Amino acid sequence: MDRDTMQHRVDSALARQPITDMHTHCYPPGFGASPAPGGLLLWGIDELVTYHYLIAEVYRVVPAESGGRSNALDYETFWQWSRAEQADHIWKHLFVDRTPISEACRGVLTALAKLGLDPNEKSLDPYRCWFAQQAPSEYIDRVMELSNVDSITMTNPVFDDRERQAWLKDPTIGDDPRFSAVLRIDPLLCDWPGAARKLCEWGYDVGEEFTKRTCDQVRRFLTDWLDRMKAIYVAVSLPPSFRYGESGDPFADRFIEACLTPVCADRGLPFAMMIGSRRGVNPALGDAGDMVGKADVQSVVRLCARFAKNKFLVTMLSSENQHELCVAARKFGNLMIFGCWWFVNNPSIIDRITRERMELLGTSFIAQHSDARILDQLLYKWDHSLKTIAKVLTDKYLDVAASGFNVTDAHIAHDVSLLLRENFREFLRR
Ligand code: HDL
Ligand code: ZN
Repeated sequence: MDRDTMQHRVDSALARQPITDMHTHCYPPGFGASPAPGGLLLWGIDELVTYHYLIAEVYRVVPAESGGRSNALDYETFWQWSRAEQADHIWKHLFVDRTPISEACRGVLTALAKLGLDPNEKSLDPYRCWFAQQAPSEYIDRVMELSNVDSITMTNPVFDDRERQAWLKDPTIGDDPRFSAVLRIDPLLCDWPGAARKLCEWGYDVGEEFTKRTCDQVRRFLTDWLDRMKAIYVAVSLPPSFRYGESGDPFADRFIEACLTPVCADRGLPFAMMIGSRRGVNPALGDAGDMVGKADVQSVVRLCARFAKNKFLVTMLSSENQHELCVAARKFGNLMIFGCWWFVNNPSIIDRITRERMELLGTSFIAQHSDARILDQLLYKWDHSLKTIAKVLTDKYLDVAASGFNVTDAHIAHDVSLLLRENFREFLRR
């Protein structure tokens, strides 16, 4: 079998395979849509171009500090600008004055092209005119159709006031069949004292110490919100310093042992840990100010070993953690590793990660999630990832075929369904 033929067979199977996107920051229109103030559904050209990845990148070209340089732009001025002014600044410096060659820049071009727009415009105004004619809900359908995503999994940070108030105001707000909710609980694991104070304000009788009363009340908080959101898993983002079971944060360990794992096990819900984000290394950049750090895979191993009845979804941010995480997944059936997250969501790294996962785990992992913050990003994050995943699959099938094994189209179709949809859905049901 020559490579081109195998690549064509793989491309065809991928093109036919509906994708369940198991981690995004997208929302249905009921949460309010940009540019409406406070709208949680972000979409359209100005949101696309002011994605925090691009804010970080434009500050490499037009730095904040002057130091005698004429083209500096202080952070305060940038953040006082409107979304459109910020977007014009980014478009000029990253897309007009320079080649939009980074993954985040190229993504905007791919999204525009998939919508049938010319990605060569020097001004954003023609795109603004086009987007002004779109309606959010119909646009969601169109983006899902173009990206072949059949289900969008949200991230619902219950400690975010806008998020929490939206659910309390309208418990049906998440009832859009295109979306599933996820209870995101970072403060409970990363700032227990602060989270405990918030829970008290919200009517849960909790103290800093994990007494029986506190444990019962924290479990009530979790079940209240799991029910309200109809959440399909619980998620947290953890810093590189996260440790479980050895010189870790005693609050976090107790919360995991006394509250989180019992509730998730009772309900058969996975607990998703996204590990390695060092938040706010440059606070002036806002969401763009976070950094990566090498984290501790042995903490994941201890959790999977100790809580055998729990299911763990894990992705790690550091490229250095990927191989050890793969080996950990070989040891625990209750560990499902997923996606190439954030700073490893780049073709060169997706290629390496997917290859070592396939070589160590076969097809028993979730190949990717988009992590889309702006709805339109589904168009490029999946397009770019699938092109890389296709190359890896093609090579692996050629390796298998070289042994004399007959790789059929049915094999390929089944494999891509596992990698892009069924492994996640089956893990939820397991
Ligand atoms: O914590 C997370 O879920 C991360 O994905 C952050 O939202 C991060 O800012 C991001 O958008 N990465 O792509
Ligand atoms: Zn995310």
